[in-house]
Amino acid sequence: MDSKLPNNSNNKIPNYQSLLEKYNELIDKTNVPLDFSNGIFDRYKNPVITAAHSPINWRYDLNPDTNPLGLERIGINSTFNPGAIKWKGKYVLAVRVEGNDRKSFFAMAESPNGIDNFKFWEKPIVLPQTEDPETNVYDMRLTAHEDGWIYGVFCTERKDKRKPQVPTAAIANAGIIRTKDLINWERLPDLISNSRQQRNVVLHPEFVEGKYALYTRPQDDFIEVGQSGGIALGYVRDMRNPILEDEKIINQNIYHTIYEMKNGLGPAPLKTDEGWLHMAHGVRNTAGGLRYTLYLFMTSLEDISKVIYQPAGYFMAPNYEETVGDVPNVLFCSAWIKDNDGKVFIYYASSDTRTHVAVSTVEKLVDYTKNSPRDEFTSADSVNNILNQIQKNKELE
Ligand code: M1P
Repeated sequence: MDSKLPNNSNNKIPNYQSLLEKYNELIDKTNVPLDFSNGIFDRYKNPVITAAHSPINWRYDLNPDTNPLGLERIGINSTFNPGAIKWKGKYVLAVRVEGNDRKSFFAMAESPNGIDNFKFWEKPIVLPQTEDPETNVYDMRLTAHEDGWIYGVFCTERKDKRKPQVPTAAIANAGIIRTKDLINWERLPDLISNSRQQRNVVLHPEFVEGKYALYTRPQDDFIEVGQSGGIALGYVRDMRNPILEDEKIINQNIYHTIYEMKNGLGPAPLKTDEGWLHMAHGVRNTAGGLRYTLYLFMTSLEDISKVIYQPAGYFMAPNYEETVGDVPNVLFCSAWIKDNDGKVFIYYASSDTRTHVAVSTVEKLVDYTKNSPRDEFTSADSVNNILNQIQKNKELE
C-alpha cells in the first residue's frame, strides 16, 4: 500500500511527497456519526471509500524519468456499489472501481472497525474470464454460502451482437466467481436463465431443499425492465452448471410506490429469529430522472419466497450531498455486515460515485420492518395511518 512505500521522494516524481501526505491524511481520517438520526440508523459523516482512496501507484507512474511532470496517468472516476464480508476480524469490501475509461473492476478494501481507515489491498482483483470475455463488470454481491465457498455474483456486460449497428445495445447477465481465501478466485459459467437480461442477482446463503437459491431481477432490455417487473427467486442444482429453474417474482413492481419502475435486491439477506431481512432498491421516475431509494422487507424462514413484512416507502433516500454525482439521486446498497453483537454496518453508495456507511442493529431493523405501517397504496390510507397513530398517542395522555 502507498503508506508503506518507502518515504524517500528522491527517486520519485517531484509531487510524490505531497500526494502521499494528502493520501495518508484521507485514509487516517476519523469518521463520526451525523448529529441527526431517525433512531433506525446512524449515517456517518465521511464517505468510507472515494476515488481518492485508490492507491497512488495505481494512478501515477512514480518514475521521474518517464513522468518528469508528475502527471496522473490512469484516472479513477468512482468507487461504489461494493459487496462486503467480515474476514479475519476486518471489514472487507469488494468495491466497484470505475476508471475514467468507464470500465469497472473489483478491488478489495479493508477497515479495522467498519467505519473509517479503509485501505485498498495492493492490487485489484484479476477476474478469470469465460470463453466469451465480457466488456464490463460491476456490483458484486458476496455471499458466504453454507457449502463452504464465498461466492461473488456480479453483473457481466457484453455488446449485444445481434445489434452491431447500435453502439449502446448490450446484454447484462450474472457472472459468478468463488473463493475460499478472497485471493484466488475460480470463475464459474455465467447464469443460464430464461430472461434475456439479468441484473441484481444475489445468492441466498443457505441451501433450500438441497438447491442453491438465487434472487434475480429479470429484465426485457438493457436499461428498461419492461414487463418482467420485480425481484424474483429461482433455484440452481449445481453452481458449476448454473441453470436457473422455477424463476418466479416474489416482490413485484407496483404502481405509485418507490419501486414502481425497478425493484432489485441489494446484499444477501441476513438471517434473524423472525425471518430473512432484505435490503433492496426501488426506482421511480420523476421529471428530474430516475430516483433510487433503499427499502427493507422480510421473508419467512420456512418459505423464503414469502414476504412477511414490508414497510411503506423508503428506508433511506439520498440526502442533499448524496444526490450529487455521476448518476444523480441514486442510493444503491449491495453490502452489509452483521457483527456478532447484532450491530449492522450498511455500505451504500450515492449517485454512482462514492461509498458510505450507516450503522444500525438487527433489533432496530427488524422492529422497523415489522412495525412500520405497510403501504396501502392510496393517499387516504396514508392519512389513516397517521390518524391511527395520533389516536394511539392521545390514549397515552
Ligand atoms: O445508475 C444506477 C444503477 O443502475 C443500475 O442498476 P439497476 O439495474 O438496478 O437500475 C446499475 O448500473 C447500478 O450499478 C447503478 O448503480
